[in-house]
Amino acid sequence: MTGKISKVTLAASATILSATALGLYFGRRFSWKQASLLGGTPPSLLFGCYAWRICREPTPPGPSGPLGPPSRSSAPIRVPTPQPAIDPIPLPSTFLIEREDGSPPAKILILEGKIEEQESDVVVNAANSTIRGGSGVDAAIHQAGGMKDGKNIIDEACVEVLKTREGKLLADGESVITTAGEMRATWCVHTVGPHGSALKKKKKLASAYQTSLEIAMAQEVPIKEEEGAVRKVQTISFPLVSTGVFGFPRGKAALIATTTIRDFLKEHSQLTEVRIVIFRDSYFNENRCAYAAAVKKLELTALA
Ligand code: AR6
Repeated sequence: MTGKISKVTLAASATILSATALGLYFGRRFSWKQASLLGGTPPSLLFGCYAWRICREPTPPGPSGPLGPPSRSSAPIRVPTPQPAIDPIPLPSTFLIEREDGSPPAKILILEGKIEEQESDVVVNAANSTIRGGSGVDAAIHQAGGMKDGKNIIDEACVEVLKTREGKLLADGESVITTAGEMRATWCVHTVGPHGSALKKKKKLASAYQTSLEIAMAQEVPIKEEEGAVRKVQTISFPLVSTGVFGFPRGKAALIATTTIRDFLKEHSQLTEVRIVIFRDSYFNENRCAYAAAVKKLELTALA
């Protein structure tokens, strides 16, 4: 009797095990609902499909995670982006950049915020070649620039710039400057970063930062305390150009941005502070890690 029971138990266990193994295998292809519709599917097959899904699907992200909500559909499962092995940069972080001419050091300030709210002399817009607006930073800047006589102030200024260029669109890496309208800044640089990340594109991204800094430096801003007096531009804020709609890899973009800004500040004592503004969106932590890696690679030391 006992022998009979153990044979039955053994056979049942073997069936359950093999059905579960099949479930794990077919779980790649079927949702458990689909599996349940397959006629005569044993519960262990359902269990196998379900177990496969639970093990393979990414954990639901927190508010700033890069992936959308988990799916129980039969769509291909997205593998989560590997987390960089570096802690996110604390925000704000300030780095001093020594000058080649021995004048007082400049600051690179990496902070959380919105580009359109920065109180620097110049803010930079991540624009496209038409400079006639778009989404992301471009939309935020056009909106914050305000309206005059029913027209968008920044857009009108961009139209004027295009007229002076006889309508010629901007090339990747090129920058132009307009008023900042009602923003706290006085000037707004519109720069066009590249799409993608090939070697040529890296140079274009560096050029977007370089030409923004050059064009900004040539401008003057009013001195608040002295009526009618002006001084040269000293401070400028950047978003993470090309890392949104244009899809440039953020790790590479952060290193290019920080290197270009650092090298420029070493040589140009007119500029006292450059801000890198990290926006709190779904890539917030990834961007912070990208900048942590960049400042580490460049051996910049944060002020305590
Ligand atoms: N302040 C600071 N950073 C921001 C803000 C903000 N208000 N909003 C978004 N970001 P994107 P791109 C970050 O797409 O990749 C437009 O349609 C965002 O998290 O604005 O250079 C233009 O018209 C991302 O990391 O610029 C062009 O067609 C970064 O800003 C195209 O997008 C850049 O994202 C330019 O694409």
